Amino acid sequence: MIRFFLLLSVLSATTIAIDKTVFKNCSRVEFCTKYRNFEPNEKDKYSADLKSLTIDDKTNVVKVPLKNDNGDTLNLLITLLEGNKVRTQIQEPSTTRFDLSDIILVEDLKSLPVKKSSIGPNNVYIQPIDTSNNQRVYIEAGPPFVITFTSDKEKRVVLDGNNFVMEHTSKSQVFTFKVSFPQADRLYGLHDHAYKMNLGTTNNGSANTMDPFRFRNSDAWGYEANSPMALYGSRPVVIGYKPEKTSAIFLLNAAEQWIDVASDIDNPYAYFIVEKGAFDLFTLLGPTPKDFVRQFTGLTGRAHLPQIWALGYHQCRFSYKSQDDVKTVVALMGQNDFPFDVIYLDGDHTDDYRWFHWNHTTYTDPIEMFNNISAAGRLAVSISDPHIKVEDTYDVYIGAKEKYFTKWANGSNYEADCWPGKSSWIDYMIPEASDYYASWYSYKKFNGSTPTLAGIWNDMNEPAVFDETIEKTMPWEVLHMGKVPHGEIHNIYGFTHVRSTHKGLMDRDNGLKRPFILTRSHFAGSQRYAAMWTGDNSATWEHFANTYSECMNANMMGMVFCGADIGGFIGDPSDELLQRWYQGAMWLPFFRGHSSREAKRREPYLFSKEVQAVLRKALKTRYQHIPSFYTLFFEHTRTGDPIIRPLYYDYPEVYDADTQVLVGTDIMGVAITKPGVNQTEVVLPGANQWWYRADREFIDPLLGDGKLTIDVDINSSPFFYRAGSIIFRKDRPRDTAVAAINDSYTVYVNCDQSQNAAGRLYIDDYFSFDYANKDNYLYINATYDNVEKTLTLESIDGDSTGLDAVFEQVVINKVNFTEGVYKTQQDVFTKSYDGIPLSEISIGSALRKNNKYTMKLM
Ligand code: NBV
Repeated sequence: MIRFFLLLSVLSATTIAIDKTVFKNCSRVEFCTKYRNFEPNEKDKYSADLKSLTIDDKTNVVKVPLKNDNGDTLNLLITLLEGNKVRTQIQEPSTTRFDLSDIILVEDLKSLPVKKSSIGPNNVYIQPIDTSNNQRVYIEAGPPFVITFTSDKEKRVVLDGNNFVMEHTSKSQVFTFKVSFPQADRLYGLHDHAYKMNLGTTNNGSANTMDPFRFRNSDAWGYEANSPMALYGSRPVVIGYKPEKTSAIFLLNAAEQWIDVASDIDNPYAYFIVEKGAFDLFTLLGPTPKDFVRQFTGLTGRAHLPQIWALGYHQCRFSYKSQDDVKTVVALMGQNDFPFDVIYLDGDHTDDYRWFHWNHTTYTDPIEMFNNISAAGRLAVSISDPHIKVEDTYDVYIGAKEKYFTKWANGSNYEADCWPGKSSWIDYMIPEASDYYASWYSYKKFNGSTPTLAGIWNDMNEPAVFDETIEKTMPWEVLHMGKVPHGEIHNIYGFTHVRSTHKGLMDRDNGLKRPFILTRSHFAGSQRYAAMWTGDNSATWEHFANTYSECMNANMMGMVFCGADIGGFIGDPSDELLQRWYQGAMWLPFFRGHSSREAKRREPYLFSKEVQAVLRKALKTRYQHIPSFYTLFFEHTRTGDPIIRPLYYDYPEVYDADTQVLVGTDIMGVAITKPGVNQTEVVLPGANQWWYRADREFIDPLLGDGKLTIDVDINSSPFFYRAGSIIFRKDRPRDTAVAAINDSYTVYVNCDQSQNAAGRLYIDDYFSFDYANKDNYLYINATYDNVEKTLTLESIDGDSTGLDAVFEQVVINKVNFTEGVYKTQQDVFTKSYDGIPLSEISIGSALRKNNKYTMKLM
C-alpha cells in the first residue's frame, strides 16, 4: 500500500515541474546556511607554523602544522607535481576522512623534489629544485595563513585562510575555503549544472542573491533551466580563465557541497562549503585551457574510443511497451529513410524492474526481437539500474543479499522504495560486489541477451530512491564496506556503478569490444567508462540552449561523450523546437532522441512531410560528419582534447559564445535557441579567419573576428567549415554508421587566403581495442597544394595492416574576390594522374609502401 502511494506521488509529480519542496535550497540546509556568509572568529583562524615545516626526502611532501588559538592543530601537506600541478591537503592529525585518489585518479602522481627559501620569518617559498618547472608556492604564516600558487612568477590561485574552517567534531566534518584567481577574467566549470558557461555571481549580498551552485548528485526530474540546483553529476572544478593565464582547481571530494562564485569581478573567487570528506585540492596551473585539459584528464583519465555505431543516432522512448513496438519503430525508421544505429529498451522491457529478467507478457521472446533488430542492421541498448528488488526468489537479490548491499551500522541491509518496490542497493565499493554485479551482464546469466544488445544504460544511479524526505537519495548514515558513510562519498556512487558495468561488458565480450555505457550520474573520471546525458530536461527553448553550455563544459572536463534528450524528456516540443533541437544536437557527441511516457510519441516519422524532411536532413548531416567525430575521439584518447569545444579554446578572445560549438578545430555548429528566427547573429572567430557556410547549397565565405548577422530558415541551422581545413565526409546515404564503414570518402578541402588547407583522418576496425593494444590504425595527415593541385597524404603513426581508405571525390572550396565580393569557387575532382579514378586508389596500401603519397587532382 505504502508503495502504491509512493509510486503515485512519483507519477503525479511527472505532470508538473520540479517540486521545490523536495530539493532544498541553501537556506534549508543547515551547514550551508551557517557557513554561507561566515567569517570565522579571530581565534579560530589558523596560522602556518613555518618553523616546523618539514620536507619528506622520499615523497617530497612539504608538511606544515596549522594552529589556531583554540588549540586546534591541522596538517597542511603540499606536493608539487610534474606538469605544472600542485596538490594541497589539509588533514586532522589522525585523519579518518576517506581518500578518493585510488578510485578517481589514474595518474601515477610524480612529485617534484623541492626546497624552501624564507623571505622573512613569516613567509616561505617552496620551489622545485629543477627550476624548469614553473610552479611555486608561497606560504604566508598569518593568522590567517595564505597560500599563493604562482606560475611563470605570477599569482594565479590564492587559497585564503581567512575563509577556512574545518570542523572535526563527532557531529560535523564541514569545511569551507575560498580560492581566488587574481589573473582571471571569468570563471567556468562546476559541471554539471543547467547553466551558461560563465558562472556569473551567485552571492551579491542582496536579497535576490541566487543559490550557490550545489553538488549533490540527484534524481533531478524536471530540473529548472539556468539554475545552480544540483543535477546528476559532479565535477568540483573551477577554471579561472584568461588567455595564456588560465588556472584551475579540482577538489577531490565526493560529498555534498555548495559553491558561491563571483566571476565578473576583478580577482574572481569561488567559496566552497563542503559537508564532509577530505580537503584534497589540486591546483592546475595551465597556462592555457588546452594545458588545463591535459592536466585534468591526465589526472582523471580519458575516454576510450567508442564503437562507430555509438556515434550515430540513438532512438529512445520511455518506454517502448513491447517487443512488437520496438520492431515497428525499427521498421518505420528504416522505411521512412531515417538513419539510426540503435534502439533503446527502457524499464518496460523488464519483469517489473527485476533487472536482467524480461517482461513475461510484452517481451516474451527477446532473442527473436534481437534477431529482428539485427536483420535491420541495427543494435539495441537496455536500461539497468543499481537498485535490486528485495525478493527471496529473485536470483540477483539472492546472490547479493548477504554481503553485497549497502548496510546500516547494525549490519542490516539498507532497504527503501524504488521502481521495483522495496529494494536494496549494490555496494560497488566492495570489489566482490562490483564483480558480482558485473557478472550479470554475461550472455549466460543475462538470459535472452545477444550481441545485438550492444550497450547498457545505467539510470537512477545517483542513487535515486523514492523518499522525498531525504531529497530522493540514500541516507548519509548508510555504510559502504561496513565503514564509510554514504554521505562522505555520495557523488561517486554512479561512478562506481558504471565502473562495474564496464567490467561486465568487457568480460562478456572477452575484452574484444569497446563497451558502450550511458550513465545518468557521474563524477570526475567517469569518462573512462561511460557516456552521459543531461537527464530529465524539458521541452523548452531554455533547456535546449543549456545543452550546448553543459556539454561544452563537460567536454572541457574530460566527459566528452555528452548529449541531451532531443526535444526534451518532459513535455511536448513544438515542431519548430524539435527541428531546431535536432539541428543543434547533431553536433553533440552523444545524439539521442528520448521522451517521457507522458509525452506524445515523437519518432521522426510521426511528423508532417515537411518536418520529416528537416529532421532527416539533420540526421543525414550528422552521419556525413561521423569521420570527424571519430578522428576527434581518437585524438582525445591521446591528449584529452575535447571533441566539442567552446570558442575560447581556440580563439582566446571569444569568451562566452554559449550557442556555438567547435567540433574539433574545423567545424562550427550554431544552435538557434529562439523561435521564429529568420536571421541570427553568429560569432566568426579568428582575425582574418575565413569560414565557409556549409549548411547551404552555395557555400559563402565569411570573414572572421567579429559578429555577423546571417539569414536562416527552418531547413537548417547554420554550420561552418574553417578555411584552411580538410574535412573527410561520408556522403553516401546509409541507414547506419556501421553500413558506411567501407564507404569511400568525399574530401572537402577548404582553402584559406593562401589557398592552403590541411586535415587529419583516423581509421581503425571500429569496434576492438586493437588500436590501443596493437597500434592497429591508419592515422593520416593531409595537405593540399593549390599550385600543384595535389593532395599529399602522410601516415602520422600506427600500423595500418588490413585497413584502407578510398576517396570518391575531392571538393575544393576556394575564396575568390571579384568585383568587390567574396565568392566561393567550388571545383570537384574525381581523378588522379593518368585519369585513374580516385575511387580506385587504395590509400592504405599506398601509405604502407611509403609513408607519404601524393595525389594529383584532375
Ligand atoms: O527509466 C525511465 C526513466 C528514463 O526514461 C529517463 O531517461 C531517466 O532519466 N528514468 C529516468 C526513471 C524515471 C523517470 C520519471
